[in-house]
Amino acid sequence: MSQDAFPDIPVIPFEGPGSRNALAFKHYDATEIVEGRSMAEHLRFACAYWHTMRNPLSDPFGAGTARMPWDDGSDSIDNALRRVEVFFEFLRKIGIEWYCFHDRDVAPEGADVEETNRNLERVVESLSQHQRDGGRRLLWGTACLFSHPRYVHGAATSCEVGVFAHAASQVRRALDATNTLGGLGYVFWGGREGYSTLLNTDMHREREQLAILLHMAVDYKNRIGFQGDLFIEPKPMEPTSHQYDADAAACLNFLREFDLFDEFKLNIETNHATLAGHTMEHELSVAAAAGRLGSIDANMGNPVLGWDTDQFPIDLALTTRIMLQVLEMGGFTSGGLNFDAKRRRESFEPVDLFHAHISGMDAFARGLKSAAAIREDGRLGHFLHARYASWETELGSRVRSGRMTLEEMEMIACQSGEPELASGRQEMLEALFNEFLS
Ligand code: XUL
Ligand code: CO
Repeated sequence: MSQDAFPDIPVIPFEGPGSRNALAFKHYDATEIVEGRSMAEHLRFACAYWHTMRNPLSDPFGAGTARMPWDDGSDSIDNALRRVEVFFEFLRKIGIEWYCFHDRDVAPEGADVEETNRNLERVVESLSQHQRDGGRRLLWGTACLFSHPRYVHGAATSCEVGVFAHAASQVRRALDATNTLGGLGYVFWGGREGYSTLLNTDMHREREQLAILLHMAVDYKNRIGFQGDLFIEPKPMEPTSHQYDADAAACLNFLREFDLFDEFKLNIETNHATLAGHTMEHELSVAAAAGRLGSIDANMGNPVLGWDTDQFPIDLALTTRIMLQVLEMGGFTSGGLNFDAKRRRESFEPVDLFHAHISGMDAFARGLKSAAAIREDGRLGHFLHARYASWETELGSRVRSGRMTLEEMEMIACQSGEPELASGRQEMLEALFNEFLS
């Protein structure tokens, strides 16, 4: 079908802040230059196939509500191919260049591994054709190693080695698909790589198994010549009560422990950060400080709900903080802002897909402009720099050289007496930050 899954919806225009048209951008102007690059380049928005095309908007208490008139609800290849057409119509009209998918989002499972692989190849051909025709690109691909019942005890971390074989086969084929489609990255989110109770879990063994799968993926990536980056996406819980990739620090430790550090970057998701009891900027900072910040799953949670609600990001302070970090690291290389976000169950009409993405894109456009303004203003950067000025003195650089001893430091403490300290000025800085949220 159909150039017209969304027949009444035009290509979404930029109309500026004065517009009252709900189907227009008020702040996201793809071509506007900020810090020398276009907004589209800075923000690198991607659309998540799983939420946009496959999420029925069910919740633990009720069935799906999403109206998808193009979808006949079957597991046929025809239905899968129809979805691809609708998805690319959506990307064109919303003005998003990039997308992300799981193998099972785009193509149905077959009766056996061979048939499943053929199904994926068939849909990947169509994705490839649509990418070429529509000038769209793949940000990252991934394998769904969590929804099939065989993964009930984990995928790589399963107690059953035959399950590991299925997981590895899926990773192989999803890497092939990502490579064929020219993806910039490949994500590992270990949906079932954790445990519900330690009474039945050999954690030592399971973490080793996970590392073995990741090493196999690195080896395969090199053999097929995949040029993209491999990412791990931290999350502390859901679906298991404890996930091995709980947060950025746990992932970095895992990568170091199993000699994978140079091969992986992190894909940080806002709602996962908050579930881990961290702020998004904490997780981004941990990843960036290790030089391992790769990509971002852009969403947010609901402060009064304790689960992964995957809402579209609308908090301007949040988007500003995120874009400050992205600008500080010099922009994305292989990553982007993937809307791993879904509409509320009550927002079930197709047009709500547009409202949701417009809202997230405008919020990030404002975040980008505010972050650039904060950097141009320079007061925040200057304060931070000045706060550590003593470390730039001769003594500071001798200590930083790492060659001084405890005894030498004690002599200096005796000679210099009590150091003078300055205020941290948190409230002043918070007010300064808020000046830029207009
Ligand atoms: C789950 C989640 C996933 C990953 C990709 O919470 O975020 O959709 O982004 O598997
Ligand atoms: Co995600």
